[in-house]
Formats: sequence, structure tokens, C-alpha cells
Amino acid sequence: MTFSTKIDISKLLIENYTNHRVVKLSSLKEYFSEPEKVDEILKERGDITVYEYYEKIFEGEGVNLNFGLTILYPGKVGKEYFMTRGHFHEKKAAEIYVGLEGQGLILMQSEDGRVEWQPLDQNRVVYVPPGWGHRTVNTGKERLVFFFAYPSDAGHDYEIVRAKGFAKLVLEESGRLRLADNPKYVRARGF
Ligand code: PAN
Ligand code: ZN
Repeated sequence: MTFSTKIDISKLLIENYTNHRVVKLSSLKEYFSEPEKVDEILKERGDITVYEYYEKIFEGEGVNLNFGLTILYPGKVGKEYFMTRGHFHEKKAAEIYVGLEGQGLILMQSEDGRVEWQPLDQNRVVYVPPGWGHRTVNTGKERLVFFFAYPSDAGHDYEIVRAKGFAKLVLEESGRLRLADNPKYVRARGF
């Protein structure tokens, strides 16, 4: 079956989506470098939404392209900007991101520990190569909205990033963006 669909930014949805996931601050506690500051925000503001995504997931024959829309809200935990959990694809599969609204970046890390990042803003296409872990960070004051597409057999591995983090933290210091070494990151084989 062929089809086309429209991204409606004002309604923030992709027609025909099969999956809508809302990720709350409490579930991200261990991902931030200062988890105790997560508790402070939870006390003050409750369990706020950090990001959500709408996805069209394909099942069945052949390798399809899953695609969707992510909305990452602005905010910080201490100096660290709001971000997605981040993951590796289980199969070495690339991904395309297209920035639609807001200011941010994609932090990427290869399996041998190299870190690179690319800006993500309106009309920018970012290529995430196969074998690179990726996390999106909202470095602006408004929401960051982006489109993504990846092979339907890619699979998602969240465990490595959850356990070790990325080698770099994305911080705001004196009003400016800074990538700092992650003191808790332990270089290990495979990441
Ligand atoms: C994206 C991400 C989405 C949410 O669709 O899954 O932005 O981020 P996390 O998956 O890290 O929570 C993607 O990269 N898919 O492969
Ligand atoms: Zn991905």
C-alpha cells in the first residue's frame, strides 16, 4: 500500500501514527549527571513531560522506514539541558533527523568512543551513521521539534547508554553551551 502523510506542526502530529510515547522526568532520573536535582524539580513542578514522540511503525515483510516526530521541551537539570535517553540501534542502521522548530543538537558517539555533535534546528538534515549512539538535546528556550526516519529492523538498545552514559555532557555555563567530559563515564569495550 502506498500513502503520503503531512506533518502538522501546529497540531504536532503525524497522521497515521501507530505509537505515541510520553517520557516523564521521573523516568530519566538516572540519565542526568545530578539526579538529586531531578528530585528537586519533581518536588517543585511535579512529574513534568521532558519529551514525547509520535511514530509510524511498520511491521511485516521487507525493511520499511519507520518515521515520526519528537517534541523535546526546553529545560535543564542543574546545568544539563533536557535531552532524550539516547540509544544505539541493535543492527547497524543509519537514521535521518530533520529539524522543524527550535534549537538543539544531536550528540553522537561511535562504538570506539569518538564523540561528535551536529546542530539541530529548522530545516537542517542530520545524518546519524550506522553504529553511532545518538541523543537529542534541547539547547534553546522553546520546544525542539524534529522529524526522524530509520529502518524498521534497526532495533533499539537503551541499556548501554543507561548504564554508562555518553562521554560528554551538554551543559549551559554562564549562558553558553559547553560540552564537558562526563565524570561518571567509564570507557568500556563496545562503547
Ligand atoms: C528517535 C528517538 C526519539 C526518542 O525516534 O527514538 O527521538 O528518543 P529516545 O529513543 O532516545 O528516547 C530515534 O532515534 N529512533 O531511532
Ligand atoms: Zn535512533
